[in-house]
Amino acid sequence: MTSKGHTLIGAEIFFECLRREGVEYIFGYPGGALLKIYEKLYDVDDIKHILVRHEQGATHMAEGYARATGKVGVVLVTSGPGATNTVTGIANAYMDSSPIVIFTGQVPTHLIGNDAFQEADILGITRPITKYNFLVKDVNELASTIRKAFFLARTGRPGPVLVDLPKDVMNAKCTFEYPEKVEIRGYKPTVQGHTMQIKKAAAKIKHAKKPLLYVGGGIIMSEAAKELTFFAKTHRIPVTMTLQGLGALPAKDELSLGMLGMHGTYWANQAVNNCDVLIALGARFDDRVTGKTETFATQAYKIHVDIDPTAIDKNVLVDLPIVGDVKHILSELSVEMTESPDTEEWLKTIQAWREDCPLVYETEDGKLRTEYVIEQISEKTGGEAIVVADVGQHQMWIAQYYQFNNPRLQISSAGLGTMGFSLPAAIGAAFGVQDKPVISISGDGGFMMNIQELVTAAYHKIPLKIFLINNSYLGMVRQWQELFHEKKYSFTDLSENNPDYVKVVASFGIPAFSTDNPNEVSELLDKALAYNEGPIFVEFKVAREDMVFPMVPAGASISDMMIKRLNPKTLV
Ligand SMILES: Cc1ncc(C[n+]2csc(CCOP(=O)(O)OP(=O)(O)O)c2C)c(N)n1
Repeated sequence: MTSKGHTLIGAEIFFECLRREGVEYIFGYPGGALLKIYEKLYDVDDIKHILVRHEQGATHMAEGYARATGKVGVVLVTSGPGATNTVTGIANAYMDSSPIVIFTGQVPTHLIGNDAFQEADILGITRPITKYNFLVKDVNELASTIRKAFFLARTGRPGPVLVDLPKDVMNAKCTFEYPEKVEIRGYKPTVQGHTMQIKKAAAKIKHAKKPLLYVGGGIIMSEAAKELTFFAKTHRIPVTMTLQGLGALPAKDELSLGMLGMHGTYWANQAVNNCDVLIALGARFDDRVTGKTETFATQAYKIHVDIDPTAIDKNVLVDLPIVGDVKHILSELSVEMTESPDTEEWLKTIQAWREDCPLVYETEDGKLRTEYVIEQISEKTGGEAIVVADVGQHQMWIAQYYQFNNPRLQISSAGLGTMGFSLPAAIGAAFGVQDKPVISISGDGGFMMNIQELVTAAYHKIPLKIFLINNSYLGMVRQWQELFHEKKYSFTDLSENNPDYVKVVASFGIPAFSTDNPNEVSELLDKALAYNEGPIFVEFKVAREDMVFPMVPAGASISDMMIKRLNPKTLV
């Protein structure tokens, strides 16, 4: 029944289009506006539908799947509350430029705008947080709209695209035809960079004494890690990465400076402060990276490569913009780089900073520390696991202590900072990637926010390692309260009202363990990593009041970095 030219109803066309797009999984939840689609889905077996327990979970799963695989993640939810429950996940995908397509059911076309039962203006609601959104009013436009949605989601700067599907359109009939080509007026992302600009960049870099590559998620999305590694190593230019860029260059590489910015390494931030040519690749000068923009890399000639022209000069004015695909531009730049800068002195200076102020944490008092747990996970997985963080202190410690060896391994909510992201996103990643361990790490605050998705992991027997870092505090907020709000721990202490997590998780049928003893960590991790019959859970009860350092206070210059708690050292 599938070939072009057949008469099909909207709900059948929906699945035909998804097949053409190579969709493997739909993360969804049914409802009245989707009854026809779910009726048809009953007999579909080549596209797997994963029933979530909350629509927010579906969006995070689709995003986790997209980020781990590089493919487009798909969400299917009903109208009204089903649609509004996706909003946080959509905003998250938008901020982190993740390609997902969200299909929302809608009330019949004649009721739109009438405050009908379970109606929400999801187009209006999501306009600022989608790359594009569509309402399909006519079944004749269904196939071409879905084609456009996938095209928009995955090309240019990727992002979420929403398609609203009124109930009557799903029942209406038309001749099915899937357009081979997509033309969207006014939409033509620039892939190739301007040749003269690339030549100019090469000339600047060749003559630099202290060049620095500042790399963001764009490198991962455009699959340009190989080109980056080649470029950095050939010319011996150090690389610092944003949270989203981690893994673009293996953490253990001598040229890797780790993460920069608010909780970045001392030496990466010193390199930013002192470099003479800064080459930003697929990074957007986020305020967590720059701190006070007026004092960011003031000594540097700034080159910015980005596929999105609106990202250029948005936060920091640059000297040389190059709009285009970073993979392509790096290859071109490599051709133009006929000689290398002499960076040996520069690398020695950075090494001295590294030795001056290494990443350290307390080990003497016998208490369990998140940093230690992360270090152990990193060693045991050889920096090759997919690690999906939640949001908070543990997220920053993962960025500092997990040695990401490859792209698409670090997955977390960077732009929006969404608590509750980790568990569902890790489930999505695990559906997409079966040949690597997938590890979800959450704080005790964030874990509660999408805990219902434990059912999804347990039902599908996903071999997910779920680690809870329990400090009985909303740790990151407590840290700010300690430093900047007179130690008024207003509503961040969870010790009186946290549940017994082992009992809660075990009730979902998931093996669950807990420890506060550093000597038990290794064995528990081995057990979790070896277990492949389904999800497994370990709670690590850690020291309650630790803080993430280094830290650049919000809005301060990165030269005002705090290195320690009791002795905030201001470095100028
Ligand atoms: C949905 C949502 N609500 C509130 C916040 C604000 N927030 C940022 S970090 C944080 C604390 C996180 O605590 P926890 O999950 O226990 O992790 P920890 O910082 O202790 O590692 C909060 C409340 C947020 N980022 N997301």
